[in-house]
Amino acid sequence: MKLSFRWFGNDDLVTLENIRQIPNMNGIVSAIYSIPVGEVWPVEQIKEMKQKIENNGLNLGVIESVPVHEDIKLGNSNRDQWIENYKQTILNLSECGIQTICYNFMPVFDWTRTTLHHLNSDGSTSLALSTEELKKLDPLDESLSLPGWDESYDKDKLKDILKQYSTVDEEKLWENLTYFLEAIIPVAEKAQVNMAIHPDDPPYSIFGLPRIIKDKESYARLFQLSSSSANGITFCTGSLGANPYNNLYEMLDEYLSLGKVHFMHVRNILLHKDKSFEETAHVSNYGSIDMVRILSLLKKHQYTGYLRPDHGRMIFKESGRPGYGLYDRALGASYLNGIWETLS
Ligand code: DNO
Repeated sequence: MKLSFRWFGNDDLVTLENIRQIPNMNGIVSAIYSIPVGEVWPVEQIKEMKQKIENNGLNLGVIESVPVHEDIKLGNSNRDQWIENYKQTILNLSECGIQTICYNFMPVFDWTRTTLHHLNSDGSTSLALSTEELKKLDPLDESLSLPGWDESYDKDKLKDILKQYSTVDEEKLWENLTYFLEAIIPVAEKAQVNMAIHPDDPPYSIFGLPRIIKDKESYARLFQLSSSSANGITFCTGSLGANPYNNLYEMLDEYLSLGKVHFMHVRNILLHKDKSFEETAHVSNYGSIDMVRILSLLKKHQYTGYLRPDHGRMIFKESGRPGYGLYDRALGASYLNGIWETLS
């Protein structure tokens, strides 16, 4: 297991200088945020980012994410051009030595919460999702802005895209994912790049949109699409853990034994009966996920890929990007280091 940390580039309040001081920190997980979704990532820009990271004693370990253009997810007639661009980006990343690309296939919205500032009893705040509140959320509400969402759409564009999705059900989305993977996996395989699809977060339909990477059945179907190891996954404990029917430990055990896990996102959530949840400190007894069991499985399968402590709470009066402050993720990293050392 190699420890890594997400960094949002030069605008991130969390600096590479800070990140490198976290014990055992090895890799940076990042992306080029200035490139519009769908455009090719130029080699020069990738090299520049990589160099900056290496100048700070770290490696560019994983790209998270190369976003998939909505036309591909919708199966629109112009998708081939976007797919060609995607292939070129894979090749360019490979040329720069990148071996893992995280991506997702969630329609329109990436990860979604109903509050970014849930107040915990110790005074810290965290991201949370209330299933009741979610029913009331209107993505077209002008005042609503959530951090996982692509803010480049204005509300009219969003309305239009949502309308286009009215004819895309789960089956259609699977067809579109199949088409995409049939095109890109052979390219990734040849370029020795592992594609690592991120599960849907939360792992069920929201706003009436289909979501398909969410449980055991989804993964069985995904792996059937291509047996290539380039067709792999990001195993995100927090996302998959938000469905009480997901047995994380059985799933992880199986996918590790299949060689499908290329990247790990590790965070804890406290899951309630109605599927609402709060994100908690990483430590097992704060939430519903047994971190020792998760890391034991990685140890058992001699997992050598990258793992990152995922979202943290806001603590020590830090302010910044919700879920992605420095302090709680650093505490999470230290905790995970401790478990790993004990298992060794
Ligand atoms: C949230 C992240 C996701 C993830 C994408 C991967 O914090 O885990 O936004 O980066 O879904 O494409």
